Amino acid sequence: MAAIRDGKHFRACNLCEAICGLEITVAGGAITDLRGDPLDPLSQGHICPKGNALIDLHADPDRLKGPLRRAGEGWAPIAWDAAYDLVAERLQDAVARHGDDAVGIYLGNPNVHNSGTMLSSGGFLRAFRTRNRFSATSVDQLPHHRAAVEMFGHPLLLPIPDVDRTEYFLVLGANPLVSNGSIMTAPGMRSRMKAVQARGGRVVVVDPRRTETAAVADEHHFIRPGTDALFLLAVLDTIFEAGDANLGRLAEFSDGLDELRSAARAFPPELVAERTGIRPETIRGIARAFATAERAVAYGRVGLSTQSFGGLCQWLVNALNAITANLDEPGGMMWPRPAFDLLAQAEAGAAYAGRWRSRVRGLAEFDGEFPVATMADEMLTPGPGQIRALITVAGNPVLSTPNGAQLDAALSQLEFMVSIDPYVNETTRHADVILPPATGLEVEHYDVIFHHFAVRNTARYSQALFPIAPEQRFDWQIFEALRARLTGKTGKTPAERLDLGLREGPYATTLDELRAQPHGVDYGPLQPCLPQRLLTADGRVRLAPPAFIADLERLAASLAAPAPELVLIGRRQLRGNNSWMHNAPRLMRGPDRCTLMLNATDAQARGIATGDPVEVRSAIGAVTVPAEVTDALMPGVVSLPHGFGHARAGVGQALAAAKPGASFNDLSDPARLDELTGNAVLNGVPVEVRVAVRESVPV
Ligand SMILES: Nc1nc2c(c(=O)[nH]1)N[C@H]1C(S)=C(S)[C@@H](COP(=O)(O)OP(=O)(O)OC[C@H]3O[C@@H](n4cnc5c(=O)[nH]c(N)nc54)[C@H](O)[C@@H]3O)O[C@H]1N2
Ligand SMILES: Nc1nc2c(c(=O)[nH]1)N[C@H]1C(S)=C(S)[C@@H](COP(=O)(O)OP(=O)(O)OC[C@H]3O[C@@H](n4cnc5c(=O)[nH]c(N)nc54)[C@H](O)[C@@H]3O)O[C@H]1N2
Ligand code: SF4
Ligand SMILES: [Mo]
Repeated sequence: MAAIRDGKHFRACNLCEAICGLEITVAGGAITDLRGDPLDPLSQGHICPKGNALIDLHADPDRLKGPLRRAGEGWAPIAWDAAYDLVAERLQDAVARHGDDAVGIYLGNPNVHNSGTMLSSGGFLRAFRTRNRFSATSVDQLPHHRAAVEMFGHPLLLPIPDVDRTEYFLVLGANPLVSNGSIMTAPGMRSRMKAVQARGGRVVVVDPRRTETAAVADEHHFIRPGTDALFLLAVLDTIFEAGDANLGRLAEFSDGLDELRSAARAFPPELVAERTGIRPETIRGIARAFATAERAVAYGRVGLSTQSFGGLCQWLVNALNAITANLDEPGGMMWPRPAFDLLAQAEAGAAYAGRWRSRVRGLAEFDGEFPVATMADEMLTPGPGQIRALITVAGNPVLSTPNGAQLDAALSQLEFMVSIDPYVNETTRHADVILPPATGLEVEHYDVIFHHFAVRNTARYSQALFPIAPEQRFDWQIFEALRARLTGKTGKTPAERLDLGLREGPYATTLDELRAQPHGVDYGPLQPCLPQRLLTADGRVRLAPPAFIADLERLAASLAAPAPELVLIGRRQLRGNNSWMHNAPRLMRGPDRCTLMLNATDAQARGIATGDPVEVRSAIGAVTVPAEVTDALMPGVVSLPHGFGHARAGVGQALAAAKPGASFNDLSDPARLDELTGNAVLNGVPVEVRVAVRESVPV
């Protein structure tokens, strides 16, 4: 294997959306230092603990380097060509015997962090004509995409908070100090928030938990999980009633302001105060401050989109920015202009939602995918169109999607399963063949997606740091090899596609130009771009799309229904990455983190103290974890991180399995969806909690 050059290397971290620049020192062929690159125009030296864990990932003895094939209860190595042949033959066989829909496809989160995949998987995926496509989108940001389609005409026209120029930053259901920002590529959020405050602005957090982000904000307000749409409507109503609504430039190319006003009129602060847990005066105060701030921006993330009214929430966040002249304006919500623009060829007025429905539950597709909450149904329910063979790429749906236990069982009944993944995890342990790609510091990288979500226009291309071993392959090579066997076709390499896109992009740059600038290129702050960039059929912004207006009836009905006594929410952790970095030693030091946080009032009522094992029971299952009593949670709300639950047999991640925790998604119910968008409800899950009764030992 070629040695790596001693000295300093510069590349980006692709583990999360912050895409931090890294400065890596190599001596004697090994990494001696890894820190944030101060010369990166976007991240300016920021790094989080996961960045250093790239070293653990690289060295992890459990990471697979060559393909495996199931052999009895265990695994046997298989050569790449033989593995490709086997996979192609078994998938073609499933289609020949049962039809196109017999093949299911699940795409997990790291696909969008992998430029090789983003630039090459299309041809492979088009080799299948199945409707049974799923991804992590429907346990995450689907409501954002739906709101973007209905209001602006394309799923990727997601507005991004211009946090560096705002003076009032309203954060709902996001914890960027831990997540490092999502649909807001803004590395170093602590400094960026401090800068808002230093220029006299305010940061206001609305969250059922006093989070790490809330702790540094100027104000934090507890809110009952799942009630943000009510809160936002009351804020809008206050602004309309006070005569503070002002579309600014948008007035010339927006429709629906009157419908929006009358929709909000039905949800005044007094009506929603009790259910949201936020007093009418507080709602009015936030509305007034937001509307009168020079520049303000409202932003809502996972806590808003993974709840019963996720679609309404993301619409109303956009609407609040619009009616205060903060949409497409500096300091408000804006649209980045990436050097490689995925929207370059996008067609105005295209349809993305509800063109066909799922077989078992009749759920609408969005952008060619069904809600992942129904994936197990499509495997377990017999009949024409049943999934018999599954492809998973960079995903772990057993831990990350609702009722993981049921999916776990469904996977074990498949005729064939192939996983493209570097680990044997809770999901891929069911595969017949695992095709492990090179990853982390071994891949070259350009962030095809996250420059679309960035708070500043920059571009950065990263060379691979480590050469790969002869037995290793990249994701894109795996896709191309399978595509060639399935269709007889091959395509351009990712580097060729990237270069082409950069040349045609707004800065007319090239891959070579980016290669020559290892710290990245700065194209400056975000610029207004409407109405030119809109992709609605009539080229106008829709402030009150009919699908959202219609969903308000469901919201109104929820006000009349009784509220559950205790609900469960999630809790992302700084030293984790969904389900898959619990095998990195430097992230797993210290006590177990998979605890149930609850408020002292709720704990006392149930005789629970910190450290007690507690049973958390929902409509679909139960888990037992240690309790952690804290005043950071609002009464009536308990919190458990997701991504744990590694105690399943055969998981090939020794450290993760030694600190297994329990899976949140053994509690989340696939029957509960945001009915408008199909996103799973992962926050606000009704639960009961009690001290776990030790099972009596038979004598
Ligand atoms: N360290 C680390 N970083 C990550 C990840 C990770 O696992 N670890 N995951 C990455 C991924 S895939 C994503 S999508 C992003 C997510 O990024 P964020 O959305 O910023 O992260 P979360 O921690 O999920 O934040 C959700 C917040 O919503 C709150 N919440 C729950 N229910 C409600 C509700 O009903 N209303 C309101 N207002 N708030 C609610 C929760 O208490 C929590 O604070 O993070 C990314 N970054
Ligand atoms: N209860 C609850 N559930 C949640 C969430 C929540 O907040 N609460 N958050 C949801 C969110 S936001 C998300 S994004 C999903 C994530 O859901 P998933 O994407 O299904 O799960 P991950 O844990 O991200 O698993 C990623 C897999 O990709 C593999 N991988 C890593 N790098 C590469 C690579 O370069 N190539 C390939 N081929 N594989 C790679 C890892 O080994 C791992 O197996 O979970 C969701 N589930
Ligand atoms: S914040 Fe995200 S991109 Fe930056 S070092 Fe941490 S994991 Fe990597
Ligand atoms: Mo996510």
